[in-house]
Formats: sequence, C-alpha cells, structure tokens
Amino acid sequence: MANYWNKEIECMSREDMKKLQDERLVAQVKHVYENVPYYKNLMDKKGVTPDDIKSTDDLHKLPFLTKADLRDAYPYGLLAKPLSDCVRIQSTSGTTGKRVVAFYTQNDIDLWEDCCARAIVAVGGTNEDVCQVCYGYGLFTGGPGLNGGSHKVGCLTLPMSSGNTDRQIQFMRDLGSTIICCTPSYAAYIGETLKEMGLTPDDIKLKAGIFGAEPWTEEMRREIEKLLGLKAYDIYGLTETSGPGVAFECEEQTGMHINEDHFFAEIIDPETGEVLPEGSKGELVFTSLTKEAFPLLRYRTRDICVLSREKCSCGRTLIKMSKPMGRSDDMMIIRGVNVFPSQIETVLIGQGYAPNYLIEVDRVNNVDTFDINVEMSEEQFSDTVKEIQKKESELVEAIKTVLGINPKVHLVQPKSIARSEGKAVRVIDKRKLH
Ligand code: DLL
Repeated sequence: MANYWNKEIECMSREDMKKLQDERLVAQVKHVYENVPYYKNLMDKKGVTPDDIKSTDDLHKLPFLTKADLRDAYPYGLLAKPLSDCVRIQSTSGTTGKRVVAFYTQNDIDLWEDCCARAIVAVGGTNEDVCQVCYGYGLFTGGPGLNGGSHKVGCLTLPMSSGNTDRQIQFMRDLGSTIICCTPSYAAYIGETLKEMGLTPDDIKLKAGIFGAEPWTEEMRREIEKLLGLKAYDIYGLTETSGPGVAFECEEQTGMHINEDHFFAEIIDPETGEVLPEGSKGELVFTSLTKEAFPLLRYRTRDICVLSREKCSCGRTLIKMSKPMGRSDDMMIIRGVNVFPSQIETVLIGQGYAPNYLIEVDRVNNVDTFDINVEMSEEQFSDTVKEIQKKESELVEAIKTVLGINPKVHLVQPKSIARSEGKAVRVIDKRKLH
C-alpha cells in the first residue's frame, strides 16, 4: 500500500495539475520580470512580455537560462527578493570552477523540505523510522534537504554528514537506523566496510536507502541492495532549483516522480533548443513555479533523460523522469564516439566487478588514449598474472562490444582507487587541460 505525504497533490488529476501549473507560471513570470532585471533583459531581447505567457503552453516563448547566466549574474544578479526576506544560501562544490549560489526565503525552505518529505514517505518512511543522513551538510544541499524532510516526517533524524565510516556503522547498529540517505557511491563504500568488519545485512536494520546526487546504474542499485540488505531508491535535484527532492522514486523503482506542482519539466534538443515530444530523450529543463528568492525560468540542467506519463502502480500521477543517462556536458567523445561513464559501469558490474573504477582520457599525437582502471576484489587479486591478463582482455572485448572502441583496461589492486564520501570522481579527461 502506497503512502503519500501530500496525496491531494501527488495523485492530482492531470487536468487539475495543469490548471495549478498554469496559474503558478503566470504569477511566477510576472514576479521574475518585475524583480530580476537580468531576466527581464533576456525577455526584452526576445520580445516577450509577461502578458504573452497565459499558460504552460506558452513556456517555449521564454528564453533559457544556463550555467553561464548564473556565472554572469553571480552573486546577486538573479535574486528576486530583497535580502531582508532571504534566510539561507546553499552552494555547489564548484569543482569545475563554476560555483552556483542559490538563495532561499523561509517559504522556499519549507517547500523544499516538503519535497524531501514526499521522497521519504514514498520509500515507506514514517515517524517510527530512524533516518541516518550521511550526505554532506553545509553548503551542499544533500544534508540540509533530507534533514529537513526527515524532521517533517517525524523520523528520528541522525545528522551524520558524510565520512567517518566506522562511526556511521556504529550509529547505524546502536540506534537501529532504518533509512539511510547518501550518494550511491558512499552507500557502496559503507556496504564494503560492513563486509570487511565481518558484518552482514542481518546485523543492521536498514530497510530503505535514498540515493542520488550522482549518476548510478541499475546494476549498482542491485549491488547496494545486496550489500546493505535494503531497497535502494533514487532521488534527483540540483542546487539551482533547491536541492534534492525535485524528483523521487516510489516503490515501483522505475524512474522518479517530478514534484511538478513546484518544478515544470521540459525536454529539449540540446543542440537546437527545440522542445521535444513526451518520450523523447533530451536535455531536461526546469522552471521553478513556486520559488520566491531564486526562481529560475527554463533552466537548462544539462542532464539527459526521458519523461513519461505512463500510469504508475503507486497511484501517483506526477510525471516521471528516467535516471539521468549522463550530462550533455559530461558526455565524452573519444575517437569520435560518444561515451557515457554509465555504459562502462554497466559492463563492469555485469562482469562481476565492484563499481570502483577510474576512466582516464588523454590525447597523444592527435590520437585519443582511453584507459580504464578497474579495481579487483581480494579474491580476483589472488589470481595468477596470466589469469589477470585474460580478465583484462575479456573486459576490453565486453566494453568494445558496447562502445565500438577499444579501451586499455588495467586491473588494479584492491583499495587502490580513492573512495568517495560524496560525489564520486569517475573520469579524468586530461584533454580539456590542453
Ligand atoms: O546533487 C542535489 C542532490 C543532493 C540530489 C542529494 C540528490 C541527493 P548539485 O550538487 O547541484 O545538487 O548537483 C546537481 O547532480 O544536475 C545531476 O547531474 C546530478 N544528479 C543529482 N541527482 C542525480 C541522480 C545535488 N539521482 C547535479 N542521478 C544534477 C544522476 C544526479 N545524477
């Protein structure tokens, strides 16, 4: 039996949802036009005024916003409320040098936490649960978002933050955590550590995990479910639109329901910007319908996915997005072929390897080099050199079958690839530095 945090919204008829979205969009465009000179300028340039936007059917008339706009307008240029109304910022790690700072009014925080509460209830969370939040706290949205949602649901909340894995496992055992929230790569690491400590899933009480913030495959889902003895659910979000909880998975585990009363989703062709029909694969674009302080209209996420309105057995009518299949800016083009790290991960797990790998791409004498370091388990490591070489050749073949190009595969020692407590680094593309 499915549980809902807000049944009226989550199971609303399509007709009523469209009406709500239309009303909210009209008000939001007016709010942005009047309060954000940066976006007004973009609208003026495109010759569109708030009067042209009468419903979500008119959304395509509005200009896109991109990460470059966020950089141009940094730090306050997209703020739509006076500072006196803002109570918090959150920010991305800025590892690519493109730090995003998002602003929140108290109402924005309430709505965000509400979205996270929907995600927790969808995995079976109630006030009987002990919810261990091991996403990073601080500027990253993962910790604060799920923490807020967990409070709303009334779970006993463990604000662990990431890292200190032994302590995570100790709290998990001592307090009987039933729900865990962290990145999938950290979940796998916790599972590995548990095994090393000589413990099994029977020694812990976890029943559900809410994992997101980075791409992960169905194979990795099954791996984590086995390691931790739980059901693993996906959660999606980005700092620009609030954080985790933009979309969340239900018991069906076949994609994430978008909280479309707050976030209107479109799929566009990343090359032309043209809006694509439902069911097409393309770049996800979000319009915040309710955000007050930092309301982005038609924000290009760069995430590639598919939207679907197929009926879901959980009873929710919220539109569903597939797992992001990569990012239009993360896709590597190696020797002319499009390569997503997730394709490689699927092969590795399929061949019995843990998802601990690092892809290295470089360009030598105008030719792309393509190396994949894959970690062996202790058992695999005890094989003879000949056996290990045979396994490397098998992996090369399997990857070539999927991608059409030959990588160099290096099977490396157990524990030699750095573990991540937050988002995992899977690719080093040295070509970008040239
Ligand atoms: O990662 C927010 C978040 C925190 C989501 C905790 C889920 C759980 P950013 O750091 O701004 O925000 O990164 C956003 O991460 O555009 C995607 O490329 C990627 N991403 C987020 N969730 C998923 C997911 C947070 N479930 C960027 N699957 C997004 C694949 C994801 N990629």
